[in-house]
Amino acid sequence: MSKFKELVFSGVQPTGNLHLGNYLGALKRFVEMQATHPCIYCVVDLHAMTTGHDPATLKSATREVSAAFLACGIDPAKNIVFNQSRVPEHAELAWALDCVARMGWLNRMTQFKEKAGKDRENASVGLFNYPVLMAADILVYRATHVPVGDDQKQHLELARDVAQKFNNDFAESIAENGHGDAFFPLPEPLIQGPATRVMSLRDGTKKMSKSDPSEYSLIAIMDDADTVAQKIRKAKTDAAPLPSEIAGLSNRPEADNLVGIFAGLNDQTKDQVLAEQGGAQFSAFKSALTELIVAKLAPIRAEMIRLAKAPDHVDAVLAQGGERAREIAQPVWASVKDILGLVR
Ligand code: AQP
Repeated sequence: MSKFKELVFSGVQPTGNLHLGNYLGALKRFVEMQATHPCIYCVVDLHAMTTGHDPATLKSATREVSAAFLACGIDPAKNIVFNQSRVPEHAELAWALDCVARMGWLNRMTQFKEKAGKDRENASVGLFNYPVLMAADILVYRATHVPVGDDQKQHLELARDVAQKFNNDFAESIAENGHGDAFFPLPEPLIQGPATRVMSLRDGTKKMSKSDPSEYSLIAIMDDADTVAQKIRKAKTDAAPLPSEIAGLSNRPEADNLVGIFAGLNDQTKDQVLAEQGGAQFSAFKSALTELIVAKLAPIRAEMIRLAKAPDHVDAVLAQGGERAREIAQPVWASVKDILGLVR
């Protein structure tokens, strides 16, 4: 058994419209994890600065994503909800971990390659370094479990590599400072369920993404019923009816995606969905899917609209969460300083 107490940590960037992928891959899972684990959920505002940002938009998006956490059902009394920049130990530990992580590891990160595009020389150092800050976000709480969507798998592997290298490089000092044979746990990614990678509604081979220029590619959490209906009606499909078994979804990425979304929202497996809906034409399935999306998102949207009118309440939650997060992060960072030989 691990000596580390089980603790969940995850974050979401305050960069614009949250979408169904963020909901199914992250937020819904965050809510579920509360039943079994202590959880820390963070609006990672420092990460949102890596691709250039407008200060006023960052401020409002931070409140909006925080409101989404609450509206989805994260309980800030039971768990910790805060924004990253309130806890300076994230950035401090990131520097220490920068000195542990290797350039070669970061050079392999596919998300950097995708986001930097062809003009890599002009990308910010922060964008390149993003995965080390993410490792620090997790390790500053010595968190053991991280619910994320499939796109974050490689970053989680890097966080594990950084933790392992720190434990190896400073093994003697870790033991001398009374931490036994390892200071950091190797955090486990929790990438589970039928919708760990929700795809674009326009192209089933591309991830649903906030930065997609086509508004018809995604369902935003804030979309109203008419918009959802219109987007699902226009969603790309093929001509065949739904299969009755999962094997029938192979080479049909758009059909697979819509079935995954249905399953994720309805707490079913794809097999269960197909057992019930197999043989249906897409027109009928799309109507059922629209109804389900609207039923699940409408209460979240209503609560987000209510919270948008109560920014003081959201700020108070973040302030209180930040204090509680610091109570955990400060002693971890102090121990890291001792291990590294930084005089304090
Ligand atoms: N399409 C997706 N399917 C499942 N999970 C997803 N996540 C993101 N997209 C999908 C998960 O949502 C959490 C928060 O993500 P984020 O906003 O911090 O960053 P991101 O992954 O960069 O989100 P986007 O929409 O893809 O933004 P852009 O367009 O800026 O790249 C994470 O757990 C993520 O896995």
